[in-house]
Amino acid sequence: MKKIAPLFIAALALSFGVLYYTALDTSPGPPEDALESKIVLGFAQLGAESEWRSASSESVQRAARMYGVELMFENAQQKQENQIKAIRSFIAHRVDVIAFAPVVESGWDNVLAEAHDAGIPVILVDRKIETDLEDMYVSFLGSDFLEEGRKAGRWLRSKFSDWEGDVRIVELRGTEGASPTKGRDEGFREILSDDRRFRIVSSLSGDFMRSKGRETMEQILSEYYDPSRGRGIDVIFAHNDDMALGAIEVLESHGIKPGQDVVMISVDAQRSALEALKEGKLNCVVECTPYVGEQLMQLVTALVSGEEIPSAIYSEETIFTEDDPPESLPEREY
Ligand code: GYE
Repeated sequence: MKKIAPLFIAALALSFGVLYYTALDTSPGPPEDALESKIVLGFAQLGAESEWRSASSESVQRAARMYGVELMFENAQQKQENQIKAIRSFIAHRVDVIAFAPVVESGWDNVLAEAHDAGIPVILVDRKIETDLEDMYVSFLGSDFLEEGRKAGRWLRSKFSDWEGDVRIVELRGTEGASPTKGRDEGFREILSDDRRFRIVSSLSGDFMRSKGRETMEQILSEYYDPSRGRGIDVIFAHNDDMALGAIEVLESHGIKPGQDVVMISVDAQRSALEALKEGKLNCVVECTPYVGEQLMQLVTALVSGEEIPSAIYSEETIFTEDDPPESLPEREY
């Protein structure tokens, strides 16, 4: 497959600007020419830390089959060095396009410069990076994490609109240095910052994992939950469902009722979280979709055919709350 000059692609991508979700999603199936010659896509997945991540991997693998794209798929076990190794192997194989979900934001400059020098376009999927270099990737495809944090914050403000005392919040953070952690944290704080009742009393990472969510919650409870001394937790804001579900287990094992004694907010909206919302154990779930596989294949085939692609595509997402009638909640595949 002929390579396209990366600068040209970057210029086209930039001039096209930022689009939202549905822009590339209007055609119901793969374009015919995608099936004629095999495009090779190298995809460096960051790991398998959560149910969201498994759904994301499945979405990419399924879409590659559907679009007749040859997929080289590597799972980096949440280690940046493994992702870098995978990207280098894609460069050595001279794949047509590289896509990856960067586990953290920084530290990609060298390997991206290598892809750039080899003339292989790079698409960021799911998470963002920080770089001082220009034109190191052609497009970002994923969610608006800042907005997700804001949605959580806005819902919380409305929930506590008539409350007079302090609102003591515990934040269960995702992986440190990862763009969803930063965005969700920043957006949440931004919305609450001008109301002094809201106090984040503890903010610790559970690495987006259910097991670490449990551990972190135990630790936080031992420090902060002592109702007999008038000290407690009013709200838990978990950066993903897996950590929230881990926290729910811990709260229940201590005789604390999640959703009643403590207001619970989470992000992702996987099936088990929507179930917990129906059962009253979660109060608000901010949606974050892992299903961008088809859009990725559309971007990849467009790129290889020399078409313009947007420099960023954000998924359209909503929130689900305790006020939604249970029957209105969506059926989830994952
Ligand atoms: O929210 C979490 C996963 O990067 C958006 O990573 C993704 C996050 C998602 O482990 O469940």
